[in-house]
Order: sequence, then structure tokens, then C-alpha cells
Amino acid sequence: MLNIVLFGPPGAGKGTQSQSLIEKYSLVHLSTGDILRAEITGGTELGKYAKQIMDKGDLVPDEVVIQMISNKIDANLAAKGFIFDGFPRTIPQAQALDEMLAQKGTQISCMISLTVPEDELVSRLLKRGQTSGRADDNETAIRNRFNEYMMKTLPVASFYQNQNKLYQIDGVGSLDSIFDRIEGILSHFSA
Ligand code: B4P
Repeated sequence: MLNIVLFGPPGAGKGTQSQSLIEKYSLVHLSTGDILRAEITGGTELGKYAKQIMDKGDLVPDEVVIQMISNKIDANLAAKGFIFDGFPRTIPQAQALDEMLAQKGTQISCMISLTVPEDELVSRLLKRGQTSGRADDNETAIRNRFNEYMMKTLPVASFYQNQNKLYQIDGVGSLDSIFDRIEGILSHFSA
């Protein structure tokens, strides 16, 4: 199986590059942000609970997102592999993911981390906020999302570096040029 973690700060291009990866590699795309937003749109109890957390730019509790991902992995047992987009975002999430995959006899192949300067990230997210309707694409929430990223999420890169699975790429440039960089890394892995 080819199991990729797409990593980076808010606005780095994880969701954007995932779309190209799905088309080319036929992997199952698991975005915790998308799953949570679908719960909000559906008006579920989970969605109502998650919305108040997400709107502020805080992270949703580990046990909630871990259970969500576990359900999705179980529902896709025949998959050639997974693109994990926005997950794991904390060390406990990373540990839980390793355990879940080990139980299925597989593991993370690589983490691809998109590096983008903060001023570029802010400008991308504010621009998206003009049309996305996302309550977390405003300056106060964006600042909080960066704080959460620095405190809780960045250590996840070291977690995978310790397993020799971390690949960093420049996340600035055209969508195609960034995709080429990702493909350069994935050419060393097979599904
Ligand atoms: P996510 O949905 O994961 O949101 P994100 O980190 O902001 O990434 P996003 O997908 O939006 O950005 P992208 O880079 O694609 O999370 C939202 C919230 O959900 C979190 O704050 C948290 O509350 C909760 N959550 C999600 N997962 C969680 C977890 N595991 N644990 C706990 N809580 C969790 O795109 C950004 C913009 O940049 C787009 O407009 C795009 O068009 C543009 N862009 C992309 N690439 C570009 C490029 N090369 N050049 C110019 N613009 C580009």
C-alpha cells in the first residue's frame, strides 16, 4: 500500500495537492477538515460540537478525529492506499495512526511536508475567506490556527523524521510545479 501523509501549516496547499494526487494515484483521500465540515453541513451532533471549536481555529479533540479516521480506514479495506490530509495533527494522533495501520499489516510510506512562508499563508487564507464562507478564514482565527500548528502539530514532523519518512518540499509556486516536486518523491515508492 502507498500511504502518504500530506503535511504543512494552514493554507500550505494540502487539500489542493490532494486533488491532483487522487487523480493520478487512485488513493483514498481522507481529509479530517473535509469530514468535519461535512458533519457541520449535515447538522449532526458531531458537526454542532466541532463547529464551535473549528470556528475559533482550535483543534478538535484527538479522540474525536482518531475515531473518525479509524471508521474511514475500516470502510476502505480494499484501498490501494490512503492520502492523509490534515491528519495526524498531534503526536497522539500520529501514534494512533501507526497502531491502526499496523493492525492492518501496513504503515505510513512517507510524510510530504509543504513549506510556505507565513505571510504567503495568511494572504492565501484571507483570499480564500473572501469566497469560501469558512468562519476560520479570518485574521483572528488564522492567528490561532498558526499557534495551534506551532504548539501541537509541528512536532508531528519530528515524529516521522525519527522514522526516516519525512520529505520537505517548497510549497511556493504554481500548482503543477509543486505537484512535480511531490511526484519526484513518490517515484521512490510503489503502491
Ligand atoms: P483543514 O481543513 O485541514 O484546513 P487547513 O489546514 O487550513 O488546510 P486547507 O486544506 O484549508 O488549505 P489548503 O492548503 O488546501 O482544517 C480546518 C480545521 O479543522 C482545523 O483548524 C481544525 O479545527 C479542524 N481539524 C482538521 N483536522 C484536524 C485534526 N486532525 N485534529 C484536530 N482538528 C482538526 O489551501 C489554502 C488556500 O491556498 C486555498 O485557497 C488554495 O487555493 C490556496 N493555494 C493552495 N496552493 C497554492 C499555491 N501553490 N499558490 C497559491 N495559492 C495556493
